[in-house]
Amino acid sequence: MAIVDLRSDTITRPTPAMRRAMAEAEVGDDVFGEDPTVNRLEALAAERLGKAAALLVASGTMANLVSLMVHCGRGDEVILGDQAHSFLYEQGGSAALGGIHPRTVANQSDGTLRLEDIEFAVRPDNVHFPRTRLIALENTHNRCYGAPLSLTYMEAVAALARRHGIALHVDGARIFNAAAALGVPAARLAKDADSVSFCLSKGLGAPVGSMVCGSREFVAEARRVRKVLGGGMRQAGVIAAAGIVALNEMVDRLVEDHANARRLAEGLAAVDGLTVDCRRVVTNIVYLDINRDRLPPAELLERLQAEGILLLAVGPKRLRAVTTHHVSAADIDRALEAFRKALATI
Ligand code: TLP
Repeated sequence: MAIVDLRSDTITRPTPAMRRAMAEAEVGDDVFGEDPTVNRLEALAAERLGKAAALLVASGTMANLVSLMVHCGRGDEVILGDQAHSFLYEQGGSAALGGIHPRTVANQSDGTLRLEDIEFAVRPDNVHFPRTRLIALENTHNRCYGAPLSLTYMEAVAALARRHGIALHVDGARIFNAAAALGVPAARLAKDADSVSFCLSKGLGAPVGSMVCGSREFVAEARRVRKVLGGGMRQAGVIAAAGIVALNEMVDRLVEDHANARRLAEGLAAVDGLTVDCRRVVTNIVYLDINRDRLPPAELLERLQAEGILLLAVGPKRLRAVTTHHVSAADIDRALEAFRKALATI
């Protein structure tokens, strides 16, 4: 039975074009700066994000950690959302390894932080306080229904950051999804940020890798931090080759994933026993709540799995589905059928 895997966009496997590029990649020692394929990927990523430079790192987690450690020293503070991936799901790495103090502000349902909440969280100069060095946003926002943060909002936060002399980092793991949903170039969304990270290995389909983008000085420092974290990768051109294909061939098709997510959300909203807020589904992430007490998520997941449909449980009554290039409109219809069947007998 063919599996429809909706657990995450991290499950994407490399395309045939990526595998060919990887097999044929010209490589060198990237710690010496001598891997031509990595150098090409870094130049391409910088150009796409409108930044002077970029750095290939192992993962989105490493991209955020490296960025936070460049912006903040030990004892400095970062303001970030209480639903941010880097706050919830990265082992508190910036505190554990960077000595960085997290100051959380409530994420609104659209993924934003209220400007007045950020303003209030910025520390005045006082011997009792850590120094606020950084605001970190997430675009699209994973936990907030994959919401894209608008250009106007990004500009407003950047202006606030500038006014206080603090930096702005964007966890743009899915920034190309945000750009596709908003109909603006990713570079425009990244323009006012001091650093932006994005993942090659999510919806863009590459097997490994994330990019950290920023000024030349920022990326030079990021390269040092990557090295001390053990992230200097030698002949990484084998990985970078797939990243180049991802940026050249997989960005424009993200709108298909969004259309499929929408199709799924609308179909699920009509299934008795489920609640889905369809209006919020504008990228590739769908959250659904089970409103049948006698059906625990684990059991629903099992029933779906028996039909070849995989989702992720992300709360006591909440599931997540993420669409990717492996999932077609027909697969969505199969998933919907499996949901109807699973819930019909409860
Ligand atoms: N998100 C993953 C994992 O948490 C399971 C997912 O399935 O959504 N920033 C954001 C916004 C992310 O969603 C993720 C991964 C990361 C950073 C970390 O990327 P990786 O997994 O490459 O370290």
